[in-house]
Amino acid sequence: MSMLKEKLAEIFPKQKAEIAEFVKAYGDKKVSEVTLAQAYGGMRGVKGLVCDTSEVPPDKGLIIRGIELKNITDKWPEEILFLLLTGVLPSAEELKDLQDEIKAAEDVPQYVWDVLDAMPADSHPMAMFNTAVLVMQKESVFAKRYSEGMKKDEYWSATYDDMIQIVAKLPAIGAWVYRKRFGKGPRIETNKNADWSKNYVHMLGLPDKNEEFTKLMRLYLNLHSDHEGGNVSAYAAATINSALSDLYYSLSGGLNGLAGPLHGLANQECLDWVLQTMKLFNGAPTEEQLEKFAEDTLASGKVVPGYGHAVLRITDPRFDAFLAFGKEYMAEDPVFQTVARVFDVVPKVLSKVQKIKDPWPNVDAGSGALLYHYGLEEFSYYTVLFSISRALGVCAQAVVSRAMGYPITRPKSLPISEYKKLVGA
Ligand code: HAX
Repeated sequence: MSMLKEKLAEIFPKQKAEIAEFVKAYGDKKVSEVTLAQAYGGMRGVKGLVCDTSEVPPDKGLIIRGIELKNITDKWPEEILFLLLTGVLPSAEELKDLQDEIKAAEDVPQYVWDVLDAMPADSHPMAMFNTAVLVMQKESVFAKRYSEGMKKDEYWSATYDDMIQIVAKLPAIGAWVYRKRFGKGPRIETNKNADWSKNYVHMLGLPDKNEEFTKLMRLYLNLHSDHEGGNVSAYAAATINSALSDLYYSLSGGLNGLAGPLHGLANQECLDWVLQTMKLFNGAPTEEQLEKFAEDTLASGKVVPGYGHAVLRITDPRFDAFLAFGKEYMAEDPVFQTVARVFDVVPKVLSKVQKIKDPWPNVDAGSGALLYHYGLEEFSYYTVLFSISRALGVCAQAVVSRAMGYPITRPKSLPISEYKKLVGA
């Protein structure tokens, strides 16, 4: 058994007992109330989900297991996965053990390549990526063991096994989606000596001078890993997993939600928006030009991508981390400079629109410019990158949920006639 799995086998029973005691003692206490506006407003602010891997206070942004993101931006994604699951960062030995475990599972079955090859050439990269995850469902340890009558307290262990298999294969799948979809040449075999992020960059086949792109990838795969339980991808995946659909089904389903323009797809739209301004104004636009462009976007009924958030009310610390990376490695790049200038202008423009609750940049506002700088210019691919990272959070949440024995998700819906009765309308 790997060191991480051993650690979890020790931690989980204690946590489960703590929850049982907690709910027994306080189970009838009220934690939230729901107004009619919230019921019709995407349940914004309604407390009713449980997620221990991370939380997102509106005034702080992402906190992973009690540690604010700004204090762990230098950690590698494998370390973040360990933290999400256990609540502590791994020792050097534990990290190596997890990396070895992932490495041993990275070979992708041939039929995945065959399925991807059979898809229409103009498929969206996210459709390709999610199809590849789903088609591997027949490998699920959870599904197999469930059909053999696995005991409930072993669910997490089988989910963990699926997690390792999936996480290990995502860089190779993602890299091939990129190379195939954008005609970049043949598939590049895995580098058996490279860590998860470095291997991904290797298989993408883009230049990596001084390993700068690898550094960016480690940051990128860290920053997008988890964002509590209520965002569309996490919530969708957890709902699917709560039916004891295995991780292949639930991750693929969650990532289909990430493919929406109001969620993960926003990152492809952000860079597009920035490049549009540069095309229109023949280079990096001035603040005045950007202000006008943002106002025109709003007037045309569109959103300014990369700005606003359902929960946050500050500049997303993930955006701060990308901005800091850009300042260090590409301060003179005109696309990056435009992103930085948009940050100076757009919050002022959005603040004037009363209905917009958060005028600040979210994670998607800056990442595209950094990828573009290193030659990853096909922005319809960007959500695949996001997906590879978000898989860490989705998988960790599923392992924890199965360990805690959470039941099938089933909130109550009502038709308008019933809500009218409830509010006395
Ligand atoms: N530009 C223009 N209008 C915006 C806006 C923006 N950036 N952000 C919010 N609004 C509008 C909303 O569309 C909404 O208008 P309607 O009432 O006419 O529908 C109104 O302001 C109130 O919205 P809100 O309460 O402030 O925000 P929501 O919780 O409803 O939505 C969104 C949050 C992220 C979906 C929203 O801010 C948005 O569409 N932003 C642009 C797209 C984007 O960047 N998405 C990525 C978010 C981060 C993420 O999940 N990444 O994966």
